[in-house]
Amino acid sequence: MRQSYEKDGYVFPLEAMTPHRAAEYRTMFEAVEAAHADDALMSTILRGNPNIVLPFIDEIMRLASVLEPVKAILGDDLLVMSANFFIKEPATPAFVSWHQDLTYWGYDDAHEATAWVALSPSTTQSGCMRFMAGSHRCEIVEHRDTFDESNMLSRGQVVAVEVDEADAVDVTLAPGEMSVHHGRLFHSSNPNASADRRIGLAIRYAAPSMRQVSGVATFAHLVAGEDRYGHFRLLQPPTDVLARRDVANALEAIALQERIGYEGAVDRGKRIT
Ligand SMILES: O=C(O)CCC(=O)C(=O)O
Repeated sequence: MRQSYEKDGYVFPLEAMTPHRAAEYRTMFEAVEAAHADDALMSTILRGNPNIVLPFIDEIMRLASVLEPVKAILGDDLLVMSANFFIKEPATPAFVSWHQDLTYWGYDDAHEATAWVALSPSTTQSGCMRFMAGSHRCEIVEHRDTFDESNMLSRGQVVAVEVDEADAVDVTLAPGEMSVHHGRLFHSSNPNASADRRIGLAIRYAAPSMRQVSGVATFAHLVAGEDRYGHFRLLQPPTDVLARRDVANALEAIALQERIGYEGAVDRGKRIT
């Protein structure tokens, strides 16, 4: 598996959980989502920082079936730097342009990997992720910010190099399956043309040696082994849904993510940071 990851920059499909368990997690998430649908801030936190505020998401990122393949790639000491939901509603134009994750994350290294867990069918029709095999061996290429309304990425960023779509691999996953990809891998996804929501949970794992170039210590959860570096501010697992302490941490995490992730961005002529 590790050899295949090193060659291609990804592995899939891997079984994270049974389809039945995936359906249960989906139901739990959608119940909390519906209960806070009228609250824009809570909705943002639920999608953008579910690992900080939802005990059952913390549970997913510590499942042995999820951790073991990630350990095979990154080693036995593992942090989760962040996690977020990528949800595409049925028959909507939301898409993700070709990009490399590490471009705007501000880290000094690439000892990280994303486990993307499908909680609904992720198919060509529903807009599954698409990978460009071997592209993780490139350095970070130049990205252009588009701020396209339908682009799910924060800056609508897209690689400023030619990508031959004919070479792309469709990452089709059944509920409960996952893929693991490298932060320099070129990846994208098309709109959801199916009748169901396409729900993916992206969990960003890292070796504790990673650090922010800016020196800012961002949050993380220690999910395996130990942290012998102290580069991150380690959080306790959430004990309750949207507990006050965890919501406060999520708000601080969002502020830090915005500061780091929008560094140097210019939106429609207006500099954000
Ligand atoms: O869910 C998608 O379509 C894109 C996800 C993605 O870009 C990522 O997890 O890095």
